[in-house]
Amino acid sequence: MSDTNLSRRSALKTIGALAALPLFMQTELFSSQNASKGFTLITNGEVITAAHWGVLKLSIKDGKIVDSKPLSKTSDIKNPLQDYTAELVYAKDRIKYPYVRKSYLQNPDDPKRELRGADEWVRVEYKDAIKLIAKELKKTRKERGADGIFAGSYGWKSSGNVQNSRILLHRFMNLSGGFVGSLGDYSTGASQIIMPHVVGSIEVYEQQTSWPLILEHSDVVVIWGANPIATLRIAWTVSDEQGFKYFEELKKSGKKLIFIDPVKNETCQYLNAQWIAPNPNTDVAMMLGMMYELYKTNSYSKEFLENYTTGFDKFLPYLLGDSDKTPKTPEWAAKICGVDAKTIKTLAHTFYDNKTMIMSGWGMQRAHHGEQPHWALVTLCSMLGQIGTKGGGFGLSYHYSNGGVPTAKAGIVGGISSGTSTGGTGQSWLQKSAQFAFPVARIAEALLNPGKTIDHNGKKITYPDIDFVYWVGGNPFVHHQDTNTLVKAWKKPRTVVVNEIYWTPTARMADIVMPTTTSYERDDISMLGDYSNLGIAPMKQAVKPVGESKDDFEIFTDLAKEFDIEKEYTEGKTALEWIEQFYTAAYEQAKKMQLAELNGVEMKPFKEFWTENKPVYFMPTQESEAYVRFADFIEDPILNPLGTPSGLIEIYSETIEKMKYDDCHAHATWFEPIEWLGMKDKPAQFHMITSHPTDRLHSQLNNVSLRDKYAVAGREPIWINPKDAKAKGIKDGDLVRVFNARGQILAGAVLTDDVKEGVVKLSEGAWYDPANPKEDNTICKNGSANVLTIDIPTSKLANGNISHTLLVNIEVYKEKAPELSIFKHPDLKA
Ligand SMILES: Nc1nc2c(c(=O)[nH]1)N[C@H]1C(S)=C(S)[C@@H](COP(=O)(O)OP(=O)(O)OC[C@H]3O[C@@H](n4cnc5c(=O)[nH]c(N)nc54)[C@H](O)[C@@H]3O)O[C@H]1N2
Ligand SMILES: Nc1nc2c(c(=O)[nH]1)N[C@H]1C(S)=C(S)[C@@H](COP(=O)(O)OP(=O)(O)OC[C@H]3O[C@@H](n4cnc5c(=O)[nH]c(N)nc54)[C@H](O)[C@@H]3O)O[C@H]1N2
Ligand SMILES: [Mo]
Repeated sequence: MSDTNLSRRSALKTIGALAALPLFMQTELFSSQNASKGFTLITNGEVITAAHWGVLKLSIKDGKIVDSKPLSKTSDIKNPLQDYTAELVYAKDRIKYPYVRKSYLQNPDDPKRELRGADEWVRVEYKDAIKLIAKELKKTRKERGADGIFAGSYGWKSSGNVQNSRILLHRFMNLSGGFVGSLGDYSTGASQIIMPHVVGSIEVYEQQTSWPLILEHSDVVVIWGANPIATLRIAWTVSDEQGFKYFEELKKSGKKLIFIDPVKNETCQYLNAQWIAPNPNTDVAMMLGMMYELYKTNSYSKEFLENYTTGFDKFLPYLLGDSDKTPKTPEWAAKICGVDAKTIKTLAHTFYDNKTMIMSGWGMQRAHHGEQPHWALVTLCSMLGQIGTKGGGFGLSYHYSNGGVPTAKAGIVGGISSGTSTGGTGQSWLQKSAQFAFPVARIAEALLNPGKTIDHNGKKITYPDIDFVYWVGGNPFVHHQDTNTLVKAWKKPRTVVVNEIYWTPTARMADIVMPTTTSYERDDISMLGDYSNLGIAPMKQAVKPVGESKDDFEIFTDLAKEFDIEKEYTEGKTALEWIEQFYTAAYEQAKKMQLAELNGVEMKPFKEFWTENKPVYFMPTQESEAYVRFADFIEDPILNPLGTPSGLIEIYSETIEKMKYDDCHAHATWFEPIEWLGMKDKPAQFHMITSHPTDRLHSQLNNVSLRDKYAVAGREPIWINPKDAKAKGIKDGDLVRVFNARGQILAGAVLTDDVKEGVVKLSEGAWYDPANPKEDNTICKNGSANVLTIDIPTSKLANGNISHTLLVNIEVYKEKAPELSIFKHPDLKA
């Protein structure tokens, strides 16, 4: 028992006594209690909390976090992201107070937008910052209406169902008059639009055939463009950390493991799998070559094609070359993908002759014409005829948030809503929350081209004229493609407000910066496991907020007051009371399901749960352990049709045919990407893959000392094949300049045979650190991938980002190595 519990109880008593007061007075008292939290924190001891990277046990000494560890060990695969909580909280580059850009403060109507990122900062009082945001937002609302305000605000904000910064922003914006939002995400921009046309569901965020069945029934497991040993370090809610355990078992299983990726990444190395390295962005050609081989050798399931698919007959003339004079032979494919024809044929037969599960990641769809690879994969798997069987078919989410870990029967903790939809856990970012929205990765184009109309999945979308941007919980100056174009686009709006924890590249490009707490400085709650619902994680406040940092809930509550919508915004509840409400609903649900009687899971009432500060764990059901994706459909396609127009797998889509797009046809098609190794007159020499970073979550954790373990020459590492490096005179550890027509960055050379010749790999997420923010195309000193990427859409169908499609040049950097500036404070005027 600690002091915390005692004071929490007396706080609850007080709240009970308040019920007799008039409502407006209650709200006053509630919010002041919210500010002080109404109870004391543990100053010495342990606190259980959670993050994207799992449930954490924090040691607190004299009111400070001194150690951070995973609460429990689920496998021998280490996850170092769990160790840096103290550094995250006490980082040098924390934003401790509200700041306003000098020229904006001087005249918000003529704020010298060109100085964003290069102006001085002036510290202001918190209440003055709130008043300034409210005043300027009201001004824009009056002049332009909701169309002038962009609050799409994409990003991987911290875990937690109440302090869900993006939803909190949307809730505020909806209640105060509406906003422009964004559609889809950067993760699966292409596949989440194409898959519903093909298999009737979004597929990328669906539960997968259960791992126990894979381990029991698959003979061959193919990892096609995925890096689960890296990407399973995190989950959208809180990682249940079960995925690693299954990959560990897969490694031991003795099954044939095949890995298809231009990069021999951590997963291939860990599994010791057979490595097949196609040229980047050429998988569709390779799959077509395999399909041609299967067709010509009569090694395909006619029965599956007949009973479960539509349109193979219309695809066949393309495959055989009758429609375009180009038969998609393995030899044809080999010339494009750089994998020899014999290997392509062998692979095709290996897949057909064995029970084969193809696990595909999402890298290959974050590419020009990124709609095609997964469509081609489903077509290939239809020919293999194993979809919907135990251990066969394909899976698009084994590498993400522990897909395939059996789902538990659970009480589900809901989340705060954006005001127009119910609650936010799961894929909360895909909920429709704004009246008007455009595809998320078109942000720079939209800012630069108000009034322009684009095609999107059979519809037309016209960009609004955006004058006010509010961003929380995301880092667009690191995550968006072609940073130099974004820098230009960002000068268009009159006002930019950012709530941030750190002086990130995006915070530095704002006019008003609101200091935000980390999730360790506030209370919250989350489900454990995105697919598994394996438990409920308490996310208890561990330490006092640093500086004047505030929770997003508090910032938006204070803004709501300025718009006279506080009551609607908070519904009279403090953040902790929201947590209690969501937990209690889950508790009631568990009681109704009789979980205690069913499998011995005893949930405690909120007060006990919160006091105990331990996660609740639920039990997977036998049914979920036996779950086979598509099994119902395979059992009876008439009774259990897919959500496609035909109810079948659409190898040919009449819906897409009707759209008449030149960049996405009615069946899976090989299109040449805008930049690739096989093109004529290459604008640069190497294809760069911008994978997700193993030792970060995007840009998160770039500012802790874990960076020292992977930085090379003090910069983001770039993998280069030794043969390529030799030709360029580059040695291991050299500081190199990586460049193309779009921009230039510094990076540190890692010479390794683990990347195919002609290909280089540099992970996304290094903080953009412009050498001279006033200069166009200035070099990024830290090595942010997106300075070099291309900002065009995958196609008119999905408008996804194409961040794995780009060519770059590399040379040794001979000038004096510049010092990094990005992990320090900018110059701050008190
Ligand atoms: N080249 C290239 N680019 C890519 C990709 C790629 O593969 N290649 N991948 C894309 C993908 S899939 C994604 S999902 C995006 C990711 O892009 P982002 O989600 O924007 O990346 P993060 O670095 O996670 O940014 C989260 C930010 O939120 C802040 N934050 C955390 N908690 C809170 C909070 O409680 N409140 C507030 N206000 N802020 C908080 C963090 O400090 C951090 O700056 O990147 C995309 N960009
Ligand atoms: N540690 C960590 N885990 C993460 C994240 C993180 O930032 N850090 N981010 C999370 C998020 S938001 C997402 S969306 C997922 C992303 O998950 P993914 O999109 O699957 O991850 P990527 O690293 O972009 O790509 C996976 C693999 O695809 C390969 N690849 C790229 N292009 C091609 C190609 O054309 N053909 C083939 N065959 N392979 C190709 C890359 O080399 C890489 O090995 O990861 C999640 N997990
Ligand atoms: Mo993502």
